[in-house]
Amino acid sequence: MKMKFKSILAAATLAVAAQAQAGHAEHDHAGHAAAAATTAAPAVAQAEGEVRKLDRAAGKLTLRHGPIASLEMPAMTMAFRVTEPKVFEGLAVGDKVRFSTRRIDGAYTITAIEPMK
Ligand SMILES: [Cu+2]
Repeated sequence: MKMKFKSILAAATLAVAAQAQAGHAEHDHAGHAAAAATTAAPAVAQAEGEVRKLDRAAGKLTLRHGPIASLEMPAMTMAFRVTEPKVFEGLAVGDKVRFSTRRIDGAYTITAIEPMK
C-alpha cells in the first residue's frame, strides 16, 4: 500500500513537471512559427515518443519526444492537438509511439500514430 501511494505521488509530480515543460515548449514553438511563416507550407514531420498524458476531453495528447530536425525542435515533453478521437484508441501512458505531426492553425496536430513494438 505504502509503495503504491508513493508511485502515485511520483506520477503526479511528473505530470506537473510535464505541464511546466509543455508551457515552455509552446513559447519555443511560437518563435518557430514566426520564422516558418516565410517558408513553404509545413510538411508532416515524423518522430518517436512516449505517451505522458491523454486528455480526450480537451483533444490533447502529451508526448515526450526526441529531437525533430525538420521542425527544429529539440527533445521535449509537449501537448499535441488531437482532432480525430481514433488517435487515442489503444494508447496508454508509458506507451512508446511513432507519430506524425503537422502544424495546423498554429497547433502541432497528430496526423498519425502507432505503437512501437
Ligand atoms: Cu516539441
